Amino acid sequence: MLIFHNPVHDKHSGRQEMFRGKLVPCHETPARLEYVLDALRQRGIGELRVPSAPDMDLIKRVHTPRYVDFLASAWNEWIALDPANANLDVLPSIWPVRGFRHDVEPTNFAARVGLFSFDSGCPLTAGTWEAATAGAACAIDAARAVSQGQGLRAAMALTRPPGHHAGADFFGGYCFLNNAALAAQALRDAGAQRVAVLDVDYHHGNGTQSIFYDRGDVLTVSVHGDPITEYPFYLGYADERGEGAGQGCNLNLPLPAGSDFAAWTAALQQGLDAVRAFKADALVVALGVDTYEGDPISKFKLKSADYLQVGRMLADLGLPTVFTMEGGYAVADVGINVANVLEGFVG
Ligand code: OKP
Ligand code: ZN
Repeated sequence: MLIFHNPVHDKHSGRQEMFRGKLVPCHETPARLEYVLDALRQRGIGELRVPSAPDMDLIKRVHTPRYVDFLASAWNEWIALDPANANLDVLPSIWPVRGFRHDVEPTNFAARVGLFSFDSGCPLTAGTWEAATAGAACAIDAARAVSQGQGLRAAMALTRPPGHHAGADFFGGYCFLNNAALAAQALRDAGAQRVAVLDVDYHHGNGTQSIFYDRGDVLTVSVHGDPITEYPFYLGYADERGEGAGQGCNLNLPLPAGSDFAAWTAALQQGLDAVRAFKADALVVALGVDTYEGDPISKFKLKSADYLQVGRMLADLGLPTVFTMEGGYAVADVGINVANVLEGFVG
């Protein structure tokens, strides 16, 4: 297994996120990734690689050019407003909900931040663009590596910030560029006719779903906490099956908060059956380990040893596979849990 790890992930380091009327320390921290790297090195899992330069053309096909241009210039616009802003992160404060215009891009910076985002828990920092584009490059390189017909079974984009909440033209949920969607598109471009994205993060992969919702060539499946009570709340229900050419090509498997591994495994099995029925040529796994019993912001009950079985179940599909790193906030255990998935997969 090749592990493309983002060498500049720590340039993205948010100070605070909005929670219940207060600014609190960010859950999505650089240490998360360092624990995974340590665990992989210790156990000798995978070969580490650094990514090549990001393919901006591909990034601008999965995301809209105006959103990508916004991300690229946001930090400079922010400090141009006031040099003292360099000590603060950008957080959205206003959004165009129902009935507002989305076609017009205001010149006001705060207005553009709101146009391109959906929550106030996702600070944009000085190094967000550099870290997110290097992470996107990890995902694209991982996809191309498993597509080269050299029998490489799997590769991972070991990166942060995560990606699965980011849509074609918005950030949120700690995500800016959708690494799983970029990997899926790169697999398509490299010749896979049908690609499945299986999202096992605790939170619904709303960004990935929305990017592929009207496409029949990419199946999106997500097992997650029921959005009636769990973030991101406004998408991820079982009746969302895709539209147009994508009719039947989205599957949501929401589970109640508090679900244990037996219930979770039954849902995953349904997801795996859907991937088989779709006859996918390649697989992207959006790998969040915030399904862990010790996760501070999530409510499933998986134990560290369970992740070995998760890896085995994913490997049983027998497909070329790209893993992207998504959530997992029980920082010291994220490494063990990710390493267990990969060990179960290659084992
Ligand atoms: C990102 B990923 C918790 C509020 C929830 C957003 C959670 C984003 C999760 N106090 N904030 O899917 O792991
Ligand atoms: Zn999550």
